[in-house]
Amino acid sequence: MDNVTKGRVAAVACLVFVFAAAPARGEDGYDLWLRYRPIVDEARRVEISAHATAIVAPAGGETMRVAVDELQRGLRGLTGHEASRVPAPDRGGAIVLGTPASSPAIAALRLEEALKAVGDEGYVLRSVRVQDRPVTVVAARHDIGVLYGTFHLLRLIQTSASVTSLDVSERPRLNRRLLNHWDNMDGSIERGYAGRSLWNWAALPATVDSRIADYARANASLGINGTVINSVNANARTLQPEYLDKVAAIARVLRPYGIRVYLSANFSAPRTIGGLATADPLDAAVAAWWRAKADEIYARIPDFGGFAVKANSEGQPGPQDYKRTHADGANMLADALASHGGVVMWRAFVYDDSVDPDRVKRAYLEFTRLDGTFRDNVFVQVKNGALDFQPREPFHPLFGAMPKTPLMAELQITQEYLGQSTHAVYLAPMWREFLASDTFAAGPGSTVARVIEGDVHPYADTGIAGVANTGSDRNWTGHGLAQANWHAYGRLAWNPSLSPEGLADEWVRMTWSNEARIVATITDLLLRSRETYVDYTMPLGLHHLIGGDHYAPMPENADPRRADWSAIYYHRASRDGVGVDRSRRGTDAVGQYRSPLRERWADPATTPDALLLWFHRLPWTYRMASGRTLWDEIVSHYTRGAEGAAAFEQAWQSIAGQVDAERHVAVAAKLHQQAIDAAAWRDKCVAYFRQFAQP
Ligand code: BDP
Repeated sequence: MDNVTKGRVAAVACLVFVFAAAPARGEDGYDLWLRYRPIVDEARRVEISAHATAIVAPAGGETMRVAVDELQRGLRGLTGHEASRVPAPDRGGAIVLGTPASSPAIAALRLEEALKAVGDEGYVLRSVRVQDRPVTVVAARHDIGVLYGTFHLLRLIQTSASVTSLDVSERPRLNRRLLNHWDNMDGSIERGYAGRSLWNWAALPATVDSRIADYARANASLGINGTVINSVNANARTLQPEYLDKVAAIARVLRPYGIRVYLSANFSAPRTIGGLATADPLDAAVAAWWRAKADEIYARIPDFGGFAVKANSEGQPGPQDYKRTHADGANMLADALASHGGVVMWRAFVYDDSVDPDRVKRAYLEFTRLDGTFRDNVFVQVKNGALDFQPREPFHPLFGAMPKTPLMAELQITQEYLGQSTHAVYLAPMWREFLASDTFAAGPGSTVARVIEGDVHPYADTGIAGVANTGSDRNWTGHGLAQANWHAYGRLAWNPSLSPEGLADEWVRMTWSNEARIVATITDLLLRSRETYVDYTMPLGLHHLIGGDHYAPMPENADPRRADWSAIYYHRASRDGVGVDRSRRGTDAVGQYRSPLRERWADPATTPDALLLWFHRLPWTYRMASGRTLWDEIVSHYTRGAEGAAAFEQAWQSIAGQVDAERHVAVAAKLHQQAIDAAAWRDKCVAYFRQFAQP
């Protein structure tokens, strides 16, 4: 046998091995959307193999190395074929990776203009012919763009898209695309439902769990480029040298994947760990302490991203403890980080009832008056809705109301108020609804997406944060379908205009199967799930009908600690009616939105049903657009929602045996519980409201 034949025989043997082994291999969800299982359609498998006989890439640094590794791993899994690192002697196609600076082959293609347009993290994918061979080019200005482009190419292969005549240019619309981990130092996760923290503080820095590299791969595949690794309810000890060494060890593993580490900072740290008598931001010793702390961090982590800060919120310390403003606090930290290129993400999640009796109005009142007083390297980080990650809220009125302060949107991927890791709720439709909301800040079309992209008001920096749903569970997210939320968040962070339908389709193909019936069944379930959840929990603008666990229905909850942690504060049901009057006659929360929203939402007749009881208090006999009374409409939503959840279970059963059993059974068990819980929500809420509606 000559060498070429030997190679072919080896390749065939390898193929046989891969395909024989595939069905037997159990799947537990660990591989996420990077499963790289063999392409089922043989013609396509052969075609992809022919296009990828070789990977040509410069030696490069660590990022280039992980790009090549990923491509090899992906192609090996998908085609059963090992791409060589040098162009093969036959006429097979090659994938060429690189930057004009690192790769003469890329430089020769004269892609300067295209690369300039995609920026520092973007990339281009091109199909060209070189010496009569098909060549797929993954080019970027920097290696990180090459890595992102590599994942894009793999995604096309994984989702059955054509890769033969590529002409793709991609650049991220937001600069900082972050996860926020609410991980505590004892390994627990605040509002985490998928096991323990991924960071093993006891073993670090000597041992870094190999899982961290897989976490980085998954994030990089989406374009996520930063991670705040500790809870916003921050323990100051994270800033001690011993812990900074551990943080640096994590940062080292994430760095090749373009992911920078950030920390949540406790505002009292100068007192609690620094030995100072005060944490007053205008005290010179305090400012010096933070400057020294920043120097200490950057000595270990040169690309450290900066601090997230929850101040004067839910008992956390902050500048107001010293009669200073949020801007005083944020600016002092920003000054400490500025020379190193770090940023402060100052959260707007504040609700002080001395500011306004209506909780949803307070952040706007506290922050709009500070617009223009923050340093350039300060973001104000704002939750999507005015209250707190409810299943449906109107967008936060701060979006569009801070022209001089870059606003970072904060989404919650972990399903604190959306069924935790028991209910399947695909969040992309909710996020798109938020991102596509028109703020009218600079006339019609001033969507939230354009606000955070700095397109409505010119922001010096842009970003988005998502509270992570990951944990130590083998499948990362507890619920197998909740992986879709991590995926959708990351993809929307890259491009807030992507459609939930497209993202669901892509995720299902990569994670479950390309088979049409399976794709249709799972995407349909995902795309219905958020509205179904709203229907059986909090329809028509109702919100916060929960108690302490934030999971089970508890409309009767009257929290003895604070009224605005109660359910009754938010629905105010009585024999007269239900809902909160936030019109001009009521709390005037509508006044924080611009025209025409403030007029539209001030009148029940022009308020969309979905937000009706958010903005209005109405009698049970109120006549809805449907012709039904409000009471009948409420009952019909609860009924429809519970039926919808039951239908998910049936839909899932219809694909039994067509996807791997282990993952199918695990999701089936969750959907079964969801159907039971949805019926419980319906029964509890309908019975509760009935005592007022039909006494
Ligand atoms: C609430 C959570 C709480 C968080 C808080 C926050 O229940 O655990 O600390 O948000 O965002 O929804 O700070």
